[in-house]
Amino acid sequence: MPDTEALTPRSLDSVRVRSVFLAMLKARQLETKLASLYKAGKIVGGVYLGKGQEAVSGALGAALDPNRDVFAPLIRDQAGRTAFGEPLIDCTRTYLGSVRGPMRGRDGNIHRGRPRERIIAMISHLGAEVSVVAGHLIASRLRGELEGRVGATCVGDGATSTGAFHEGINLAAVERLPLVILVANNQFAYSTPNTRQFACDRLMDRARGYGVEGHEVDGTDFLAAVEVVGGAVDRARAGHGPQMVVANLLRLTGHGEHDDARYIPDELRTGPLGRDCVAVAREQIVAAGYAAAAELDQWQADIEEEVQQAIAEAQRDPKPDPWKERWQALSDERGLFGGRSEAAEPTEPAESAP
Ligand SMILES: Cc1ncc(C[n+]2csc(CCOP(=O)(O)OP(=O)(O)O)c2C)c(N)n1
Ligand SMILES: [Mg+2]
Repeated sequence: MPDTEALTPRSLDSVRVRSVFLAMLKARQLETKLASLYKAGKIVGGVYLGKGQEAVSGALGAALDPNRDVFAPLIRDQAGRTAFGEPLIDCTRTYLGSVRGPMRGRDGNIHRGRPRERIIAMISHLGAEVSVVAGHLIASRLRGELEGRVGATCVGDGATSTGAFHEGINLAAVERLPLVILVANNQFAYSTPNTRQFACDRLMDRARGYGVEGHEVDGTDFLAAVEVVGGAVDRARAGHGPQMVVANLLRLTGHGEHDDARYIPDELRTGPLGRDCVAVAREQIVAAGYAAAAELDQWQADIEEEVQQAIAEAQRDPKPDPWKERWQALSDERGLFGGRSEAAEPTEPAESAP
């Protein structure tokens, strides 16, 4: 069963490298602002961030083709969402409860999606999306539309211990589906460390048990992440069946912003896994000549402006009125709920609702 070595080394495409980093910067800036809004009491419900996981997430979103692939991002995948093409305003509108958001202001944080644009709204962070994407790929096969298409999702280390994960990956392996599962091994499932989650030596050993190709990468090493994740997507597309990528890293924040993560020991934080992939990426990009430092500074300034606008616009938007609007987030009277419509016309149509 091939490990990472099976991926042929290649020189990385400059457009890809730059697009991944751009998405990482956008995600980091957006999430920094969301954390401030949360602390200021401006967000109802929890805020869940992907700080420290942007390299692999962004690498996956950028490796997928938004015109044909299917992506089911989870709570730490703002970078992947952005790289795949989700506009930043989908995030701010969701967290700030705007009726113009993809979930019409009915979901307070992370379950947003754009089904018609193949961004699947998350059911659970704990592995359910593996089965959902596998099912989507089987449906594509039955419709004769699978050729050249890849489906991908991200999970955490903890999710790999759930029944949902097992069933999904096993089905994908048996059906030899073009499914890429990115496991962001941030060493903890909430506060439960890896030592209490699995007994195999390395998490990647699980891939072998399912009969799928596994790849391991240092998730703090930006260029390695772009190469290994991109290579896994290529292999899935080329017919090598499901691919599982285990990215070793640390989340550089709490499980959610309500969590101070004091259970993460200092030696982990100050060790190699505690490196900030955004800082590593910047250094690698400048050193390898993918972009000059001054250009990246300009990107940062532009992004700060873009994020500020996305927040201001979502704050100006109307909030949902349950007495006047349809209650379904992702459907209408012709839609997912089979013709049932119990409420009046919406006063403010959601811009991106299907
Ligand atoms: C079936 C189920 N059990 C528990 C939870 C609560 N929960 C949400 S995320 C999480 C930890 C997930 O850990 P991991 O898969 O490692 O992802 P990470 O949060 O580290 O990214 C838990 C216990 C849940 N949402 N669903
Ligand atoms: Mg985890």
